[in-house]
Amino acid sequence: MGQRCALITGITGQDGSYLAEHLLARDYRVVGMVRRASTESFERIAHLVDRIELEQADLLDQLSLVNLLQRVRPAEVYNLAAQSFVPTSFSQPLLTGEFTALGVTRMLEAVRLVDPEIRFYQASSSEMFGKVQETPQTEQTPFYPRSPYGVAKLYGHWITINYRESYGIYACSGILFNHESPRRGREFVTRKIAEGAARIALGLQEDLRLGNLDARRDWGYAPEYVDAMWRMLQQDAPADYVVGTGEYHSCREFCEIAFGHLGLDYRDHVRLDPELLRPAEVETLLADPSRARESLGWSPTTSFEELVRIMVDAETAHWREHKDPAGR
Ligand code: NAP
Ligand code: F7E
Repeated sequence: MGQRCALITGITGQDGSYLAEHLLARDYRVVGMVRRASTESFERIAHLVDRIELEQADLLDQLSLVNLLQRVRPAEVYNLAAQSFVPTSFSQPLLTGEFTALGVTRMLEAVRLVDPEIRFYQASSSEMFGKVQETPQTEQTPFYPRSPYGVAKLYGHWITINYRESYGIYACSGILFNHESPRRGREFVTRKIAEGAARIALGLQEDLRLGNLDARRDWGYAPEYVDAMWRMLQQDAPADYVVGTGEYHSCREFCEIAFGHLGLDYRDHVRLDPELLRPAEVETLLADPSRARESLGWSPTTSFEELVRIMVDAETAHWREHKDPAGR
């Protein structure tokens, strides 16, 4: 039997890069789907480009997806590509819907047409719970999205279930709670705080502007979450799973630990910027990952404090190296 092949959409993102590493370690042939750009954004996969194949296609272009599956013939497809930043979904709601919602149907249609035996993973999100209807949230908790991003993800979630029920496709939806790492996009709050704290400690900036410090999230460590995605596609039957830590913390606590780790008090440096408040906020999210633990044998091991320290240490190392003699 030949090497098992996995196709990852969104391979240039945080999760795509960790998932590629995870699958390479399991001897997969890994193919990453990338969209055409005038400059390549391969920063997160630079260390992998000799071991993976990259193929151009776009979630907005149906035929490119069909052709891609025909060329690559994967056994597993991980659909991680999306417009994933919640504030941008308020300023670009239609584009977010095209990528994050309809893009899922385009990929599922390609699977159905080319090879319905392909196992399909959809990157669903705790943002679908939004204004939470119960705490903690399980696979049975009713949804109440609070942003165009959350609404788009909910469409992707249900269309995945629909293709499973209508066509018998092995399609799983992973409802992942926030997961972070030094590879997180810079605009997300954890990376922004880690980077800000490190730069302030090194004398490179004076303060950090943030929005709602009272928002609480169930934050985990991204490299552990891609293992849950892979496990979902190795079961006898497809299902949907909540993936999180079962612990939540506020943005304020993240600041306290991040700045404290560098011997600083966040209250001396963090400023509220009302421009960063959202038109509708998700105040609190908390996972009950029992099904993932019991059925997939998955559980996270990195604590919240460790996660914050990993991110702050990575930023400190980066900015120490890039600090110029003028202190900029
Ligand atoms: P990310 O870092 O923002 O990466 C998104 C990826 O999608 C990038 O590789 C991006 O490519 C690609 N992409 C966007 N639009 C595309 C298009 N039209 N065609 C092809 N590729 C496109 O996201 P992440 O944090 O790794 O998250 C991975 C997935 O999980 C996303 O779907 C996200 O919504 C979802 N999710 C994330 C979390 C979390 O806490 N991280 C939690 C739940 C769900 P470029 O490099 O070209 O921009
Ligand atoms: O915000 C608050 C903000 O942008 C977290 C995506 O991966 O996880 C992510 O979505 C909280 C919010 O992530 C700032 O109001 C305060 O309450 O880091 P975030 P998110 O919106 O939870 C889910 C699961 C996904 O699926 C998404 O793709 O932090 N907050 N001050 C701030 N947030 C940002 N970005 N910037 C601030 O200055």
